Amino acid sequence: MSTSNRTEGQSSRGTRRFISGVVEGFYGRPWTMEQRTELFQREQKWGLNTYLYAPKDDYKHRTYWRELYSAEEAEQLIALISAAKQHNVDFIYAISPGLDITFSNPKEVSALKRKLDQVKEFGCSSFSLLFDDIETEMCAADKEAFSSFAHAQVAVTNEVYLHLGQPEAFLFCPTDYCAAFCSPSVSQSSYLNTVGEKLLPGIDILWTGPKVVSHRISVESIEEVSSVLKRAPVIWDNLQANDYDPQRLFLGPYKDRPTELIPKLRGVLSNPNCEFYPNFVAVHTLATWCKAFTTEGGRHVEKGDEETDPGYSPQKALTLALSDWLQELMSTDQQRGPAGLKKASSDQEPLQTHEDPYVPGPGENPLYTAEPLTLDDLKLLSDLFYLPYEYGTTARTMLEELNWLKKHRQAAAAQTQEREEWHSKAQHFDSRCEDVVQMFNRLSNAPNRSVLYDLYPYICDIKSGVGLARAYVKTLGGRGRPSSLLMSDDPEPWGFRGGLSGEFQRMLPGHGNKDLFKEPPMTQVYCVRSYSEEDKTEVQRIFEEMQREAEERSPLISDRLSAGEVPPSPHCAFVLEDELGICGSALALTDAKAAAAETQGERRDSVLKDFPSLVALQVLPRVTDPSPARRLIGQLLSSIRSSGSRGGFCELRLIGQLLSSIRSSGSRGGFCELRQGNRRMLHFYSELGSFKPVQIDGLPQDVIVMATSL
Ligand code: GDL
Repeated sequence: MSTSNRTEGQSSRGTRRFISGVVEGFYGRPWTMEQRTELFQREQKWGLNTYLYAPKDDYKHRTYWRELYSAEEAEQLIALISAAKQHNVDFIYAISPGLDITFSNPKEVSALKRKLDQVKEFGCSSFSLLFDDIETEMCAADKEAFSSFAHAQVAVTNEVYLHLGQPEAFLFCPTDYCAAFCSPSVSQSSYLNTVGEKLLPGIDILWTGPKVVSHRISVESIEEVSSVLKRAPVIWDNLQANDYDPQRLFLGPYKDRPTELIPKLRGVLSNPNCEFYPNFVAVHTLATWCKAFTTEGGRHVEKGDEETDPGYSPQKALTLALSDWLQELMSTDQQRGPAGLKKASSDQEPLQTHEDPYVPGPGENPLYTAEPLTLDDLKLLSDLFYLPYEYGTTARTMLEELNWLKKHRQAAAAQTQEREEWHSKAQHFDSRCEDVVQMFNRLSNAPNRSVLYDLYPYICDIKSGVGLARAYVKTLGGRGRPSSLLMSDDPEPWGFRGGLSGEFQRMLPGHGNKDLFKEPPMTQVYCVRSYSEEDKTEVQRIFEEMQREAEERSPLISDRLSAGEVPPSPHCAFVLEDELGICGSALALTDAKAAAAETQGERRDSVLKDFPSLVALQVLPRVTDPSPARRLIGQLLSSIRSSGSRGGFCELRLIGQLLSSIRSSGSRGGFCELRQGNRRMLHFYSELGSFKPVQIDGLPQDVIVMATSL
């Protein structure tokens, strides 16, 4: 029997068919009735059998769950339920009363029954009660009536289920709907154990896997939760949901769920992207995944990827989906003509938009012809917008290339073979960027405007992002104006992307995908503590050790601090310790004028006016991890700040990490003095790119001052 026959009511495991399809369960603008109807057609075509109606921001699904539908709404729902039936799709109506229901109040339970009775009258026979994303603290009345939140939910759910006549499909979404929410663990969660024991056996339970958005779902994890729930769960899969991040869209294949799971599950429903049309890939590939098990309980081995999953290859499933999607994108939809004036049309009546096409005369402009979209364009698009925990191959390669080009930027100007390698890689990166631009051009001319409009914000965003990266690489390679897009004092808004949320994110630690370009793990434990008089000798010793490294030496102001000749300002001194003892120090003078005058006369006066505080940082070379030094300087700068100083300057001996810390201290600008022989620091500053040498009269020949505005 084929899988599509299975949707008629039979399953590979007896009479109950495997639930497969889509849950419209995301936050934000719900899909339209037309889109849902289109979804039913697709589900039928691809062998999926269920649609769970659960749009979070539909008023009467959640916030105003008690309110009955108006006559007009009823008409629409009736049509929708009937369309689902026509396409052999089980329409499950879900309601989310958890925001404010009082479980112990019979009137509340009656309101719930009344609402579901109304939907039943519309022709719906499958239902669902959802208790996800709600407060777990019960109100006083419920606390008195029920021994736990689970007991309250189960009592109401069982009652409603019985009231509706024990529907064939009835789903319950627990509040702890993934392992990450279970305390202390899935097997020991009293909430889940109560649900498993008390919920009537005909009710199925939704589960999102180990996390809300689960990277992988293992067979073991499902066995564990099934034994607690006393039934196989229905997966509510958020893999391709994008309602939590407006810059992301997921066009990668359904993935990282072994097909061995199929016989262990009651079903899978994908809660995909908010944008309806781009879900072509998510739903198509889910359908391919579901077909991996034949009705005989065996696998379609020939379809799979032997190495990873004998039943299913995400890559092949993706290619299948993209090939079909290409057809759809290349077919004209209804959204031609002036925006908003959607022409009425039907499948039988194709739109005639070019009845009398303009033919340019001699010497006139030829007509603009758009290049047709290709399968490779769609593959690239999917690679750029792949999955929440994974970029597609091309996207990954581009990131790796950019990372390499940035890391080896020295090579761009070197007179060696490395220069050639750098420029050839830069060229390669540039052509990949060009591919993105061309894909954008072809896609934005695709005849199917509905699909395009859903994709548009994302492809526009990636085109700009790629444009910035491209300009940056050109700058690194000595071509292109350095400040045009990236370093300008007054950039266009597309030069700083992501809005306020982006700003916040960039200020937090762990920004970005941590799996990429991982630094070697830090194995050493460091401690930053306040400096005391007893540390003086040890700090001096470090200073002497570091001095030995430098060959020729002109006096730096900070030497006097580090050497212990000038005591640091109160509360402005810290030491760094590892298991061998003190391995670094950060000392400051909140007002460095006197020390500067004694050391170097007046020549740094202009600097001192803007940056009165001096920071002296030393860290022994055995500390290879930059983060302890960053912490050290961070702490020091905050102490200086609380001392009321306006800014500081530093003469760096070893640590480049200082720069970001100074920037975060709110200082307006920074400069450093370097000895010419200090190759390490010179390299560091050239790497940074933003520091430029500053001319100061009377500087000793071996001292270089570099400065940057912050
Ligand atoms: C959730 C919500 C869902 C939302 C998803 C992704 C469930 C059961 N509930 O937690 O509505 O779309 O995350 O943001 O998944």
